[in-house]
Amino acid sequence: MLAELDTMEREALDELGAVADAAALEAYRVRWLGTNGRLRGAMDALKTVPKESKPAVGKRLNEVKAAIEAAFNARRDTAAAAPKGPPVDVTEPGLPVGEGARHVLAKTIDEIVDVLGRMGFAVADGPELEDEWHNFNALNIPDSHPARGPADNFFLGGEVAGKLLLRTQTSTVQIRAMETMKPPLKVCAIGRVYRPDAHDATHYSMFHQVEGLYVDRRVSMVDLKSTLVQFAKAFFGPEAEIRLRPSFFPFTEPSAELDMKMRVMRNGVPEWRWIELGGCGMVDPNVFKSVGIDPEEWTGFAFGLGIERVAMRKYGIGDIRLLFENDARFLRQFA
Ligand code: FA5
Repeated sequence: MLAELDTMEREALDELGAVADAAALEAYRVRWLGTNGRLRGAMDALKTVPKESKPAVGKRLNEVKAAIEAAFNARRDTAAAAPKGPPVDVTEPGLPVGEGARHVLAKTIDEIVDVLGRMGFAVADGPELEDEWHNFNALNIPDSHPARGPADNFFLGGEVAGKLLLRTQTSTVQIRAMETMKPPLKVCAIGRVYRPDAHDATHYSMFHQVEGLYVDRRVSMVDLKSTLVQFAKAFFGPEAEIRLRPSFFPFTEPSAELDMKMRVMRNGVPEWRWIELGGCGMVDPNVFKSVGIDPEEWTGFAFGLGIERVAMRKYGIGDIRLLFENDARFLRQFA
């Protein structure tokens, strides 16, 4: 009987070592430790052992029982501590996570602010929801001007809100800057503007402008042009060329349209073309009067460029709508 107990112990421990999952462990418990299990059977068999052998066999049986129970409990505790769910291979290489990057428009804005900052322009700011004073009247755009109609502006609905609109140009910030700062001043403003324009390759109903304003004594058209030349060369590279074409804006006199000569790809062939980027001119004396600056003493220039157009030119983007679709495949090219 003692030899049988040794065999039984070895068998039980070997079998436990081969248990693979929770179901097998439970089957093992029933088979060895259950009420009709092998240990129970061995205890019943103790009754048939001759009286003189009983103490030794009984002692050995208790040892075997304790060993099997201890091994089973240890195995069960390990299983309980093991993570649930499918097995995880911690050595497997991870999946690559796509890195984020600045949007090409945000990047262009950073670059513009950087260049203008180096040229001495401080950054000014104003609200996107504006009143008519800042968007029109102070900019010498009278009540009767056709550009003030509902077809050209996003006015807020309702009687009370009727006189508020989403600004159509960052020139509003010229007024806000001159209302709060005394000349001389040299500021730029970057921001969103809104117009009910139909979307096409070069127009969007929300876009960004960069505004520049310099007010000092004896500022001239020469200062304006040399500032724009300097900006163009710093931003686009030394070969960039600009030209000013006579134009009209109510808030500048004289006024000009700013064109830039750029290398554009046409059917895969590079060619040089003049592209319109924005407007500019000398601050109109009426604008100075509306903000309480004496036009006899002070002069100034201002310019306003469409940032999407600037970005499209710099990065060779053929359609403004691509900038707002958030297609990662497009945006990744500029990361
Ligand atoms: C203005 O908005 C004037 N405030 C610019 C200015 C500032 C003149 C200071 C004088 C002094 P304009 O409406 O032309 O001007 O717009 C300026 C630029 O914004 C355009 O040249 C173009 O680059 C861009 N732009 C105009 N409309 C759109 C549009 N719907 N989508 C994208 N860009 C546009």
